[in-house]
Amino acid sequence: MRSMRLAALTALLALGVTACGGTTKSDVTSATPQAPASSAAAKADPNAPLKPGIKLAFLPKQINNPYETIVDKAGIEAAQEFQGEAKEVGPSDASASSQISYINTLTQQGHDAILIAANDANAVCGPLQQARAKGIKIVSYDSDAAPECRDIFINQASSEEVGRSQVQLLAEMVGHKGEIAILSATANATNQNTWIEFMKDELTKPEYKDMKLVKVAYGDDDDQKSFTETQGLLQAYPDLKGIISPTTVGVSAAARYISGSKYKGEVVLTGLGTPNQMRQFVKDSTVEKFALWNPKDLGYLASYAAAALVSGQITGAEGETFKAGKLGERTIGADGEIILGPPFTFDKTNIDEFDF
Ligand code: RAM
Repeated sequence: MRSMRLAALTALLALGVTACGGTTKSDVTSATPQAPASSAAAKADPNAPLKPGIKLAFLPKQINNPYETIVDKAGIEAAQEFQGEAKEVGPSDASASSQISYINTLTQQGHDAILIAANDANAVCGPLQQARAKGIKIVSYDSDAAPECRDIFINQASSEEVGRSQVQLLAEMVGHKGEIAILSATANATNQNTWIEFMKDELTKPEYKDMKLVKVAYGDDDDQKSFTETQGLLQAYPDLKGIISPTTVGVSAAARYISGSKYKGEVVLTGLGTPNQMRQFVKDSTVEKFALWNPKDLGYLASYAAAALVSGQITGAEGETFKAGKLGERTIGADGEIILGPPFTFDKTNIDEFDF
């Protein structure tokens, strides 16, 4: 038991190690003008001290999503370590239009940095550019904004690794055979869409020739809608063998539906979930395996990265480094992306070692 705990903790600690080769959604374009304050013009001073009293605002996809709450709470706590002030504001639905009014208000309030999990890479771009024009640093985390509208992106894991590994996990459990579906978040979510592109690409490999993706459904990161969409998928595709839901809201709602239905034990479900939301469904054998990273570390890293930007330690250029508190030194990769670490797989043997 002790060695199991140790193995699980060591693996999760490894989530703190910088991975390389990540992918950001760089093919998104924006009709809005470039911010005049170009980060390339400024020069990074890695030895600059973190400024005291930095004001940060976290703007998640939505506030009533347990995952986003964990991330932001950890980011807010991290700010206390460097004598900063941080808060979380945001909409109750995961829509870009709702986020825009929050960006505008935060800009007027004069924060040093806005940290955003974008509900749409491009729709939030104009307001973010206006914030940057006033000298506010923009850090996207979890779900990227178009690269020209933010300074850096804190990605929880390499997008390519997340997408491919989700397919690998499901394929192993369905024996590389049968119809599968994806239950996503919102149709415009940058992170889910990037992962899905890699899932589709993974599925083109010869080892998946007997697997067929029949549908991508959208639960909008709304618990009830995700529940209903799961029911719809299972009714519409009676031969469905597996579902991937790469969203904590989607996978827990899908698990709840399947656990109380005739599909339990017949249809394999996996995805990205929090151990606390998934525990009962792993214990009752609705779900064998699912993945995630440490959401607390994501918020912590985002907070330190924002402070490093505001303090001039980094400008967002590739190769710059900064110290992210207890997570150690981090390096900015291509397209201003900083990757937290690899995803981690949870199952019956390790889920009780985690409490988030
Ligand atoms: C949901 C959100 C979030 C995603 C996680 C895995 O909470 O869609 O953006 O990163 O799932």
